[in-house]
Amino acid sequence: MIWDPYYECMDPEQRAELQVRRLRETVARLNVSVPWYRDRFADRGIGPEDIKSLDDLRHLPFTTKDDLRDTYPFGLFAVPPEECVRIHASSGTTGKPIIGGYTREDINSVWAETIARTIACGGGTSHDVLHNAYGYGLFTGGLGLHYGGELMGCLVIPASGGNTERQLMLMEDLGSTILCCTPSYALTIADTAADLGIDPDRLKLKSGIFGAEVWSEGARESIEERLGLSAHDIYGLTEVIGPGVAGECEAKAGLHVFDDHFIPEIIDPDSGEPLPPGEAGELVFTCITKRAFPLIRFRTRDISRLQYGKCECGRTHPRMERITGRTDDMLIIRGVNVFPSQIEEVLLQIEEVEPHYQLVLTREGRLDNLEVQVEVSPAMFSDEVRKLEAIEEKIRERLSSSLGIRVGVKLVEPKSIERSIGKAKRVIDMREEA
Ligand code: DLL
Repeated sequence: MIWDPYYECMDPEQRAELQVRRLRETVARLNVSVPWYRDRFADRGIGPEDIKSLDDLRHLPFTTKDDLRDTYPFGLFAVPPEECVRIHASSGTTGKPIIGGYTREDINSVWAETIARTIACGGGTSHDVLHNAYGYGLFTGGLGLHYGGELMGCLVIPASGGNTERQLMLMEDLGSTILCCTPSYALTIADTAADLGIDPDRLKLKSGIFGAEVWSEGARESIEERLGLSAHDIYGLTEVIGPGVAGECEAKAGLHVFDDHFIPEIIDPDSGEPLPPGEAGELVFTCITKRAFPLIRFRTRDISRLQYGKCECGRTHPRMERITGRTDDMLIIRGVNVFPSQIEEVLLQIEEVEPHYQLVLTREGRLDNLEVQVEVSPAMFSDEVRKLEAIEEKIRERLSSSLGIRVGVKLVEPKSIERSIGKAKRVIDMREEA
């Protein structure tokens, strides 16, 4: 089902006209209501009247995470905080969180709508029982999926994260058909189900809407097989709205970016120049329908590619490739760039290990070292040391041919790596302490 065929299957030229009109209105509004943007537009000598086509987007200034920190908490709000009905926040790695504000209209007409589109992309209808195990609270996952699910008419189970055994009981008893959570928590749920002897057939799950962290095709296959569902990727971020920026349909040929609300661009992260379709670079979004907190050219630091053209599902939105990493999660090990997602891709193809791993960074003198710790499967664990060493060597070799450098590999006991209930923490950086 397509939730809103008018906008989702619109002729791209017609959509471009709509985008230009909405962009111009947003720039006009920010010019009046947000001094920070007014100053930056003035510096560049650009005003709403200069926005004549989508190409003019490139003349607008970027907004960065640092800009949000500098204007914390309400400096980039386009309405007074009392006109907002909700706040969400993302924790950020250091210091103050990033705050996003929503008017009632933002929640009902933009956010719930785009989430309903995403759930429909994942095969959802009003007949579904939607088990929502994204965290409720300041994190956008829980309440974001919740409002979209209700708008669609699903029976929403606001489970939030944690207490996995109870979640499984609820899913079984209530006949949940859609599971929403992070992919790493989906794996935790699959493990717990296996421990409790709950076969996927006892659950009625047909699809999963998984996002909020990087995951690989291998993780998708593993979750699909172990939970007996079709896994769909969902992407979004607090600064833009939360989840609901893009979602993957049955074709699984990229995530449809709902660009009648959020215009995507791919730029070269070093020069800031826009890149042609199909090239990999940093994703940038401009919000053109939000009232409270519409950011212009927000630099996400997420790496992807955009592809234009109609999808076999009939939607005409551009599609973004699954996120392969962030410009700031790239590790540089002895001069070689390594993304955690490349390591996950390799590990998930090795039968003898489980999809639970951690990357430990240490420093010796001036050299950074990376050790990949991965859980050996319970069946292998009792095996002789020689066999375990052979598995370690196999992983080392596969990683070396994929990454171009040799990294340390250590097999660890089953269940020794902490299970995630939200976003998994994959990288343990011990370099400061060394
Ligand atoms: O993670 C919003 C969300 C909730 C998305 C539920 C999907 C599902 P933040 O906490 O602000 O918001 O984190 C945003 O998470 O910039 C990406 O780096 C990463 N991320 C989000 N979705 C994906 C995904 C939510 N599907 C940051 N694949 C983003 C890879 C993702 N990374």
